[in-house]
Amino acid sequence: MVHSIVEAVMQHAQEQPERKAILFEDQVIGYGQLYADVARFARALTAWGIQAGERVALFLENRPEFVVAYLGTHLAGGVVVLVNPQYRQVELSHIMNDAGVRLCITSTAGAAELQALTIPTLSAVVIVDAADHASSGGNWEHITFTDFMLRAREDGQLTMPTDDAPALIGYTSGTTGRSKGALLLHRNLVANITSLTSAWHWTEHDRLLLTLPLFHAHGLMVGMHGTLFKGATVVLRRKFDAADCLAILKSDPEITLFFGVPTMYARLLAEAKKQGVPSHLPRLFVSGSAPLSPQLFEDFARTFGQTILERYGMTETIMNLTNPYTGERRAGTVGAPFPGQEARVVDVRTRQPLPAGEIGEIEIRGPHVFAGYWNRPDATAEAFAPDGWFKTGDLGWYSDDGYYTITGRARELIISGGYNVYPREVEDVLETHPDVAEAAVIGLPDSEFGEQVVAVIVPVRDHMPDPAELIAFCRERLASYKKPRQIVFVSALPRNALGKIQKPLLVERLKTV
Ligand code: MLC
Ligand code: AMP
Repeated sequence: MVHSIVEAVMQHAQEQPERKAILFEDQVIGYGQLYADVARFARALTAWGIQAGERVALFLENRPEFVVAYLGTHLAGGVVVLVNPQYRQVELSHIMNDAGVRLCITSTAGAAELQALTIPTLSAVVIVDAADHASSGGNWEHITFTDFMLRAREDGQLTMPTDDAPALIGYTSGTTGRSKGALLLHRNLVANITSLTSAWHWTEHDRLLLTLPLFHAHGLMVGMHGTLFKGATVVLRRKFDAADCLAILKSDPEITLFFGVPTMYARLLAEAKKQGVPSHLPRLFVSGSAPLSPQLFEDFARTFGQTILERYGMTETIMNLTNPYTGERRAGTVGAPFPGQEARVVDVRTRQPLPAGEIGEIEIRGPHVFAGYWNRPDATAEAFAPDGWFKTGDLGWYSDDGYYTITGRARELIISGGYNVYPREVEDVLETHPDVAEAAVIGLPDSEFGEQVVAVIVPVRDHMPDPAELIAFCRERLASYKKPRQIVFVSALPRNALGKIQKPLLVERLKTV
């Protein structure tokens, strides 16, 4: 039994060094080479001076260096902080400072974005796509990835992570405007991927086409972990493109797995209707991160001749519920708990478990559930029931035969194309605009992204701001997908007796417009 993903990679490297691990553009990286690179990165990080438990941020797009730095940080005893490369200064400043990041691996563009920030803990930025040598980055040292790797000392000792060592921090759920870091231990990662690979019959012979970003749970902790844990192969792409995916499926009959968010399936379907379905298809298509509509499930089945397996997860717990691999994959449901995990539905007021058929909040228990929120004992205490169940914040019910259906969310969260948008974060930015008196951000249904971000604005006095300018204002300060798609001006926001903005009322009014 292995205790970490990096230990699994070391074992595969020892047993079958030539076995293909990662196929990326023209690179073919075998397990032997992957582990050698990981060990070199770990030795370089140790020589640089990382201490056990210190944070290393990956502010990086999909590429092999991501995987090398991820596993290498684990092997050096560090904790990985996952950062979406689309983040701009508001999000970046919060995450880097909240996590107390010491070293950040990024691109030239990422290094430039960091430059304007004050991050007292940050000492070095390692740049993967810079050709020239180290330079002074002003507040911290800039090192190229190649130069960083050269710092490795051949005699540097390496110790595999233990079960209880912290592995990574993923930022999520910011109802108060600031996202919280969910801290996962190595044992959480191993427990989840053990259950998942067994449920989906994942073996070393599988080949996954992975176009999801690696900085989120879906791409990293499902796609990449599953591959590396089993000693399988991943065809890693920089990003998703429907035509590119179909072309790869057509040219590579060895691909057996594809994972995506519903927006990706909608685009794949539209593209297949134009250019036809490949004659070889993966044995398993999985959808998650956002609700897959029964309509899309059925259209896909009709066109591709395969039923998508829908599952449900979140950063704090990785994967929780899954439709069966064999047996009925029921449209509109997310199936039952993975092996070794538990789920229940509780009344949101009394917190008492509810019987089949009744809607309440879904709670989860098992060895995969995270250790707590980084530096937020208050939020951690609030997230767990006294008997140890984790409160997901998602609403749903289960059928008599055990299939769960997600019906909504107890917390304010918009999911657009599988990316989370916390209304408060966008509202905070909008309210710094001189022409905005008040802002309420809501999600409205969207045929492509599931939900779209809409901002309802009360302008300052009678001065009407330019909607395009407000959208550009958000885009400059936040990741682009968080910007409102529509701006609606009102003279006042509807409030209840306690003064709280009645967002459900706004949603109802605007849905019909
Ligand atoms: C991109 N854009 C979006 C968007 N993605 N707008 C709203 N919602 C989205 N999801 C906008 C950009 O802001 C940009 O606008 C324009 O589209 C082009 O950007 P792009 O990056 O080229 O877009 P594209 O590649 O087409 O992205 C679509 C996508 C992507 C579906 C491939 O959103 C994606 O990878 N989503 C997956 C997210 C994910 O992995 N989630 C898992 C979280 S883990 P402009 O104006 O700048 O041009 C989790 C747990 C679990 O939830 O259960 O899995
Ligand atoms: P994150 O905080 O990024 O990990 O997002 C997790 C959230 O995504 C969950 O709390 C759910 O609200 C949502 N989610 C994940 N999978 C599904 C699914 N299959 N159906 C509906 N919602 C989902």
